[in-house]
Amino acid sequence: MSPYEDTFRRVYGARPEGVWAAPGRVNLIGEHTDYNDGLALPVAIPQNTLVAARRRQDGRLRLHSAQGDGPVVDLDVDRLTPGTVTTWGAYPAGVVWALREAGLRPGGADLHIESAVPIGAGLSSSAALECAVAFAYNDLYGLGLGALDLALMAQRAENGFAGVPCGAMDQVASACCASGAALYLDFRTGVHQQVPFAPQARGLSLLVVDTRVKHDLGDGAYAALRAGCERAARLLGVPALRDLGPVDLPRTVSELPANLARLVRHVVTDNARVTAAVAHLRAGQPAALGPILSEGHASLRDDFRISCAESDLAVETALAHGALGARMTGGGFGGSVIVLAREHRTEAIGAAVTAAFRSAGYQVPHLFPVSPAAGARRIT
Ligand code: GAF
Repeated sequence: MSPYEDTFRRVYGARPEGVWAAPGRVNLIGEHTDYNDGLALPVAIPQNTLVAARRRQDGRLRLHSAQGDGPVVDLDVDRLTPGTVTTWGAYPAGVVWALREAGLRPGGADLHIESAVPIGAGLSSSAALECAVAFAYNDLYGLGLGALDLALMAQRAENGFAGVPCGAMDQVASACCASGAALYLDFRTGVHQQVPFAPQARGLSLLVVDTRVKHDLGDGAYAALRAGCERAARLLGVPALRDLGPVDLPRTVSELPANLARLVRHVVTDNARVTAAVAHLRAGQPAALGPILSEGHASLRDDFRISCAESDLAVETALAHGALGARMTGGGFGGSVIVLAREHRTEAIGAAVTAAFRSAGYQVPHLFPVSPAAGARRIT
């Protein structure tokens, strides 16, 4: 029996019925585009959140986390209401609430959670947790939902129960990504396609630099950006920023206040960068993503203004030491940077980034290579 199944038995006094896994993600390009009906290109990382689960007949939802290390959280499935759970338990409880809100009949369960996705590192640890729980419930209670529907339940949990107004990218990535591929997402049409991406096979590596600047989507800055984008769309008379292209940018500058025009410029140019990136991957030229990543970083730093000194230093240092491209990934305000590099340069780049952080007096970053990994699934 695996250690997490063992812990389940110690905490709950019985064996789990199964174990489900859902990964974190890095986003190659297309940031803050999801809630603008735009495009994105995430990949799942090999780090997963695991949920060992067993049904209960009495309608109780009991939650235990190896990371939280606190007592078991004990809830009544029929009384789950937004605002009643304010700890990490809001993510798993929110999924069960979202299933009920959708008219399904999820019963009780004992859940034990262990996460290898770094928390607060901008790698979607909360989406991984939500998706693992959604997949577990789907199987245990025979709900019959597909991966995309489960991702949308997970997003509903985060929006409606945990109170974080995120888009759907992280949950869809965690639920739908496939090994050896990036996931092309179009949030208007619902199209999601696997685009082959195997950096190692081309002598490339994708390095994650966790800056260790904790990022938190719930602190209001994310909501303010989202509101700014929605206001810009209203002022320009379009349903969403997705409806604008590069040709519209001169008009946005003359019609919008400067703080909104720069938000629009980021979204419009990042959508175009996703399209270009997908074309390069389909043409079998992953190294050509490099400049696209770096341009995406400049856009987030200068137009969206959500980078931070640590992320900028990681990007600049990586590029100065021969990276093909680098950018902050995820919601911003800290979190992680991704670096695309020739494999033989990776070690030197990593050492240079660590040295630069040390001499700037920053926390030592966590560095690890990732390869595009599988989405959520049952593992036992
Ligand atoms: C966070 C959100 F959760 C996503 O929905 C997305 O908006 C991302 O920031 C930025 O692209 O991860």
